[in-house]
This record gives sequence, C-alpha cells and structure tokens, in this order.
Amino acid sequence: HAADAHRTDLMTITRFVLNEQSKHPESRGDFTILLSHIVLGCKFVCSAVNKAGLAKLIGLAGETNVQGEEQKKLDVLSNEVFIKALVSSGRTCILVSEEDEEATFVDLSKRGKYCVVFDPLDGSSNIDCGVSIGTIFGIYMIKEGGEPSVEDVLQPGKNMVAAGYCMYGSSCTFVLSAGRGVNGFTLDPSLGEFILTHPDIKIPKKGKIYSVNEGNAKNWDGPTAKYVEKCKFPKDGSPKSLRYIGSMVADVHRTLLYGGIFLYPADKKSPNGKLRVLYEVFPMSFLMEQAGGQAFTGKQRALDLVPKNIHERSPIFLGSYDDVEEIKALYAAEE
Ligand code: AHM
Ligand code: MG
Repeated sequence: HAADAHRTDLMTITRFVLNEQSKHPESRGDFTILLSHIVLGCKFVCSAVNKAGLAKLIGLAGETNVQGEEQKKLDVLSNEVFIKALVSSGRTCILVSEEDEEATFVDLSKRGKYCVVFDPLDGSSNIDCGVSIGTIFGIYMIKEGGEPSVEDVLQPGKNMVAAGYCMYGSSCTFVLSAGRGVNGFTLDPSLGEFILTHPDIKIPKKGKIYSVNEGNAKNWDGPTAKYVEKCKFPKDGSPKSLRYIGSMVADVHRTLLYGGIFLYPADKKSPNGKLRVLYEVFPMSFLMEQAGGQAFTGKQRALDLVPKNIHERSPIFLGSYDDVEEIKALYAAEE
C-alpha cells in the first residue's frame, strides 16, 4: 500500500493518553501532564545513554564541565533529571528513587496528588558495554486528607494507578499501563515522539524461555532449584531456552513480548532476593498482570505485598500465566 510508506496519522503517547482520558469526564488532565514529564525525562536519559560511549572516548560532554566539576555518572545524572522533571510537573507530592536514601517531599507550592516511585537507570552495570538498560516507574495517588507521609507509598502494588518502563536498547521503547491493559511506544528520534507500536500487549499464556542468574544456583531454595531443573530436563516436551541479560527492563521486556518466566529468587546469601519492591518488583508485576501474566513472590501474589520500608527487597517470579502457575505449585508442595 502506498499509504503505508508514509504514515500520516501518528498515535503519539500524548494523543493516546488524552484519548483514554476523554473516556473519564471527571479527570482534569493531571495524569497526562505527569506522564509527559516522565516521558521528557526518558527522552533526556535516552539521549545521554546514546552518547555515553562517545562521551567517554572523546569527552563529548566534557570530562569536566564548565564549572570544573567532574562529569556526572549516568545514573546520578538520570536521577537528577527525573527528580526535576517530576517536581516541575506540579502534579507530584512524594518521590522515591532508588538513588536516594530518603523519600523526597515536594514543596507545598508545587505539590500535586501523585506519588512516583522509580529507578532512574536500572541495570547500570551494563552501561559501559552498551547493553540495554532502562528506567522503571510506578505511580500511586496520595490518600485523601492529611499531610503526605511515607505511608502514602508503603501501599501494596495493586493500589498503583499506573506503572511502566522505558528501555534504552537498539531502539527506545516505552511500555505503559494505567490499569486498562499494556501499550508499547517506540521513540521516533527524528520526531522526538513516542509512537504507539505495540497496542494492547498480551503475554503468551505459556513460554519457551526462562531467565535467571544461574550463577547463584548453589544458594537456591528447593522450589527454585526444582523449577530450573524442570526447565532443562522436562519429563515431557522440549527443554526451555535460557536468556539472561542481567538488566531487568530488558529481561522483562523480552518476557512480555515472547513469553516465558523471569526469576530473581531468594537465596541463602540474600533471603529477600535482590530486586526492590517499590520501583522494580511492583511496576513489573503490575505490567505482567495487565498483560495477562502473573507475578509471585514465593509466598503470595506480588501485588498484595505491603512494603514496610521504601527500599525493601523481595524475591520475584513473573511472566507467562502457566509458567508462574508451575512455580507456585512447587512452593505450595513445599509447605
Ligand atoms: P541495579 O539496580 O544495581 O542496576 O541492579 C538491578 C539489576 C537488575 O536490572 C537485574 O535484573 C539484576 O540487577 C541482575 O542482578 P544479577 O547481576 O545479580 O543477576
Ligand atoms: Mg535497580
């Protein structure tokens, strides 16, 4: 079709969210504004990540900047970008970042009703070799009445109003759910706009891939060890393939599109696993459920967890419905 060569009717992320919003006459556009600030942060980080290799080699951004300060590490820079973008949106009141020990309380003059929890640049051990990394975020609404407090973000993941991630990979991909399915957008660098490329993502019911850091196997518990053994030596059918990037956004993105299971289990050395509940486990679990998959902690549905502190960790098993069902059965048999 000649018309396909040049698409002229582009569904940008802003248009998409505005469309969704028009179905809710009571909404005042606050979510659209908040989201556009998150998207701006992602575009900034995307551009910084793309230049990272060059910057090192030829000092593109300068090894030292005009003030004579050393060039900021990419994760520190990303954190500053998101904090500033979120505060200036005027729609947030509490921010929790993986980079900051304490939560940030937004000044009264710029305060809004949303709380954002985020990991500005996850998988940072992958930066220097050019492997995909990403930003992960989750959004809560503050409880009505009273001063905002850290309790507003210590809510189970099922209370999130939206969650998503942006992957800085061979292309820049933004995946979002506001509780009505999952949609994926790809950055068109020539336009500087995210365009809807993956409408209504559904994860295959059963997958052929498992994704885990098998180097930790000697410290695993029984059910995890049994599950991975079954992936490699199934009684019936063919073995699963192993794919592990070591960058949660990339491993989860592949799981979402191709199906399968991603595991970061507990082990003897880290009884709560490695990944953080608020800004890693919850947003990814939210997306998985919205796409028709499941997320399990080894004890319960991940989104039912009630975190006691903002940087808490939890084991996590997430992905295709049937695959997670299997690991749940192994844990149930253990009891
Ligand atoms: P980070 O927040 O320090 O970057 O660590 C989180 C990352 C995840 O992206 C990834 O799933 C996990 O660590 C990989 O851990 P490991 O290297 O132990 O397999
Ligand atoms: Mg992280």
